[in-house]
Amino acid sequence: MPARFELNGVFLSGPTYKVGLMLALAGEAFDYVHVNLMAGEHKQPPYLAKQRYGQVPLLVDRNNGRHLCQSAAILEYLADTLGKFGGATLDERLQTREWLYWDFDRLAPSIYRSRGIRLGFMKGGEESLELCAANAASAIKTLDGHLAGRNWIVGESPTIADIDVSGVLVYAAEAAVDLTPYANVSAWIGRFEALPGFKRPTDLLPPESRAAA
Ligand SMILES: N[C@@H](CCC(=O)N[C@@H](CS)C(=O)NCC(=O)O)C(=O)O
Repeated sequence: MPARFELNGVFLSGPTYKVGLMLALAGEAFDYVHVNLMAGEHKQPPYLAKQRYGQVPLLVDRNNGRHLCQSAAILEYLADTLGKFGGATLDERLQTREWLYWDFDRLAPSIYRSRGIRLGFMKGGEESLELCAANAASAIKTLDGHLAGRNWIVGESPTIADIDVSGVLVYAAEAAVDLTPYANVSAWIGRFEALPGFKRPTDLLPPESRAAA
């Protein structure tokens, strides 16, 4: 029987991973469909009809036919619809949303870019890598300060803020960013990775789709 959710994505894609991670932590099985970016499948009309931005991920909720785009918006949708990881109060939900915006503004660009350049699927030289390293360090310092005396980014239990931010930091090593100087961040990652259902990118998406990525 098909799962409720169908995740369309690419093995190496951080935003695809984030959505899969949310589903795994929420205990929701999902079907995975590889989108052939190399062949430009994401820019063809049949895919664009489902994902207006021509990007991965795309999540289909088969319970209601919704086609959902933008990983942070998808996390919010899943938190709402599954009643998990959304924050306990309105204030927590607002703070959670703040961190999602912060992530895509301050943290994710430098980690993704540095990783992309190092893995060879983005262009950029030494200057770009230096800028990424400085921006990443500044963002991680902010996070480390915020996590002092806290177990989770918002409230008393994990939320989509933790999923979103850790879903980027999981690529820190590939981006040549060393997290060990950030004690609060390192401890929080340890707590996060101990959550039931947690999987690293290499364990989450079907390995056979890696060759195609
Ligand atoms: N803000 C988007 C970013 C998605 C994104 O950058 N996807 C990349 C793969 S990681 C993609 O589809 N690239 C192909 C393209 O933009 O043409 C999200 O969070 O979902």
